[in-house]
Amino acid sequence: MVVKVYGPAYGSPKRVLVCLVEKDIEFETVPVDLIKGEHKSPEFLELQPFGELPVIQDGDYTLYESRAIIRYYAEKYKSQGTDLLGKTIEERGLVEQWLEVEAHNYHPHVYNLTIHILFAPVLGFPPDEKIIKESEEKLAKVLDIYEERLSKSKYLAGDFFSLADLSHLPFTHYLVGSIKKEYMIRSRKHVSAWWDDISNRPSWKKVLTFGFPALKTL
Ligand SMILES: N[C@@H](CCC(=O)N[C@@H](CS)C(=O)NCC(=O)O)C(=O)O
Repeated sequence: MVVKVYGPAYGSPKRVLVCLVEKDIEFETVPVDLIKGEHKSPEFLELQPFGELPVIQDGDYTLYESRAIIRYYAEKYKSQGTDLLGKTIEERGLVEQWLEVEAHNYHPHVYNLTIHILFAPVLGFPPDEKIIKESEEKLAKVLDIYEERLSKSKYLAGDFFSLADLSHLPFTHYLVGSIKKEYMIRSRKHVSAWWDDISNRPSWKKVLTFGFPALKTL
């Protein structure tokens, strides 16, 4: 059964795509245009009642929330492709801890920068400079904690690449690229080495070659 991934052009769906590539899982994509508001159509709301991307359909199984989807596939195909969950229950605990950190401490600030720097001009609202400044300051503090952590282990959960690292790929790609805040990564030696390592994985390079730009700048 080929997995269907809705909305491949955007950051959160790319979190799912890179996981499927790491796990050697076949998939096809279904375009959903956020700019045209297709994610609020009645048909899409049947699949995802909150009107957000991504959603996957795997046979008659439907799942949304990108981090729930990556956990599902990492567990379902634990011994296929890259093991993304760690070998022991303690490693798994650390993977879960850093996945939560990504979702709750890291992502909200990068997401604000994405919305106010990349999407505001396209969606036609003025970027909120106060939110941009505050998000950058808060993200800097989070990255200082990452710097400390990554001075002790190669990856976030330990010396193995995991879902915790993978989950950072799409929005950090925006941060160093079109958001133009690469200095935030490069000014921290260990974060910078970590970013070079994870963003050069063949899986992520492959996702970037799929050519699903949401906007010209992405
Ligand atoms: N927690 C959700 C958030 C997904 C999310 O923010 N998706 C964005 C695209 S990257 C979206 O659908 N935005 C449209 C909207 O919120 O109206 C997940 O990780 O799946």
